[in-house]
Amino acid sequence: MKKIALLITVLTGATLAGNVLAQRNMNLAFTPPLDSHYGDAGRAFADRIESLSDGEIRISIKPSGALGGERDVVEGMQIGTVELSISSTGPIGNFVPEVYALDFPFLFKSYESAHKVLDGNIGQDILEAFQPAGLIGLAWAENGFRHVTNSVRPIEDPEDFQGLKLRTMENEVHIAAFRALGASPTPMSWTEVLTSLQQGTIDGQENPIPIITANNMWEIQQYATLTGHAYSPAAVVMSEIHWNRLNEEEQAWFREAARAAAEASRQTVANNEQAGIEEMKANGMSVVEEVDKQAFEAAVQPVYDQYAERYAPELIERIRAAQQ
Ligand code: EAX
Repeated sequence: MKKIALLITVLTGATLAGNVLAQRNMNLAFTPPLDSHYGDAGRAFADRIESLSDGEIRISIKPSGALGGERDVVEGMQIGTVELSISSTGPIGNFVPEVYALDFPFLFKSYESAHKVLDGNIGQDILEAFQPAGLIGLAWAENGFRHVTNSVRPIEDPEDFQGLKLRTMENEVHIAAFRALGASPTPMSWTEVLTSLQQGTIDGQENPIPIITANNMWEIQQYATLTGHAYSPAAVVMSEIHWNRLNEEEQAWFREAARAAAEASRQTVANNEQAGIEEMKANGMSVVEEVDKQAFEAAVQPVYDQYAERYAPELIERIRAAQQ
């Protein structure tokens, strides 16, 4: 009897050890808080992977810049210290030039047309362009249309940007666009923005509504203007080093989970954006909801003249044609 009990104990122990040894943990990093559209995307990704792998692969979500700013995380994925990220395209253009095409101001006309472009051949072609940088572009999640906040004055016309110290993403197209508007653009990682606003080293920033509300920005920004000056995708990205350690079936799981993440982020933006604007007003922000977008578009035209030629001009033309 004792021999059977011992055998069961040994076999159970071996099985458990085997399961523990077989379990793999991967980090998924992003800069917004967990309670955000990125957090909803991250949870959707983690749930899908854990379900498809029967718990053998676990995703550890690292929100709020826990593993660094978006540029740091991209560099971490290139060397394999970070496995996965949901990242705005902001800094990615520095590693994957084709991505800059997505960040041009006033290029996308609506959420619907942005989804049509990103989920079609153009978006898939750009995801494939990640690989030479040691990155695997898995899917296009969503950050949203970007708007401006500041602590100095209401912005109603392009002239109101004059002299404003405005934080931009580390993206030379955005830097050029806000310089053309007369602002003084200050590129920096998102992880430095809230402190910089509190210290007054910058006057304002620009981000989608869900980022503004997820960070309670009414506490440090009095004015908001719904410029909608750029559509900001969020890429679901994996380190190629870790991708290559997956078998084909697992790689299909990661692509499926990335699509689930993308859908979750788009759903959260669609559900929360209007309520987010009301929340901003309820918390005392002065919100300019209607602006003369043509005036702003005309003011940033030099960016197209200066940068479109440099960054895959055919991509910008394809994006425009696909929205006709
Ligand atoms: O990806 O840096 C930014 O403004 C991004 O929109 C933010 O980190 C979410």
